[in-house]
Amino acid sequence: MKLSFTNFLILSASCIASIANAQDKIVGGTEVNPPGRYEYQAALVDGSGSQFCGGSLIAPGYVLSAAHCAGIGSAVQIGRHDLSDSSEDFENINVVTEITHPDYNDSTLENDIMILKLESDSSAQPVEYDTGSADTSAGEDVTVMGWGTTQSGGSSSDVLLEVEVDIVSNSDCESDYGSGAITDVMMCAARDGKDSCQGDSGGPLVIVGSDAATDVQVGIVSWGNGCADPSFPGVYARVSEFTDFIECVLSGGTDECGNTGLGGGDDWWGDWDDNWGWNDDNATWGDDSWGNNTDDWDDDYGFGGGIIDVIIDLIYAIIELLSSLSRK
Ligand code: 4AZ
Repeated sequence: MKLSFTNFLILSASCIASIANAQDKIVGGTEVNPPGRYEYQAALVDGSGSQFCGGSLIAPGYVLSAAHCAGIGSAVQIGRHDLSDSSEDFENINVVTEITHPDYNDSTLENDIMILKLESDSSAQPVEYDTGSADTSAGEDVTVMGWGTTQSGGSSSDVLLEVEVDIVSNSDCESDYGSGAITDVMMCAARDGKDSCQGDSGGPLVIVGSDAATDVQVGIVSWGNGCADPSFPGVYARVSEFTDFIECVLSGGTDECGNTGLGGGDDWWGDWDDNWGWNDDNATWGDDSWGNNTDDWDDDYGFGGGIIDVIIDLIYAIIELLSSLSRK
């Protein structure tokens, strides 16, 4: 076939377009269809409403997420699909308390699990969490979803994406990451060109059933070396290892189950302040500490709205800023 110059241009343009499209899907994401299929999916949002992590509704008043997502957010949004569409019908529910696993280790990311206690119940269908009966052997198909980046260091997605990956055995995963890196409380999953990525953290890895009520959550997006790197699977917290922690929290426990905090820099110095009873009184997770002077810890001391209050808020804001920078 003789290729005319015009045909050549059209062909080249469509070729470039399909390469760009393939890169768009470097972690293999496809848009969740129909929107709302995974109605338990939660967006963790910060004080300005920006999504920074995922989560999953596991009971009407509780969202499961990753411990490394603690200390940033103030609310969860359930029922979202397109984050750029402010006219979406969704629930925005404040977080009362974040409960991180008592043995969470922020350098090894062991026990990277957190439960958010919500101010009010969600009406969405919670997802079943695996207590040990799900088949998580190597090669099983599992699906992960989120609004995270579509490639390592790339930009995040406005619409909820999902991707199917295969469970990788802990021993194979450990030979990729090195001895000791992958413990029993973790699990791995990978597939060519497909993975979870930054911003998906805290979101669910599920065995897909026929609907939201029959899906089973087996993992929580936790960490990885890059995204969709063929040498490094995605690493997830293994949900079935945390039945005791989850049940402790779902039966109403807080301090007796794990470390409690309210986010927004609280974790910078642990919760010694909570033990003094100053920071665990309000339902707001850190977004007041930027100086709204509503139910801040300083107000609890009765300083009121005077100059001392402003100075204390300023110091508090600087500490939070340093703390959030140090987490980056
Ligand atoms: C992250 O930074 C992250 N490829 C999450 C998941 C993975 C890598 C990084 C897995 O939140």
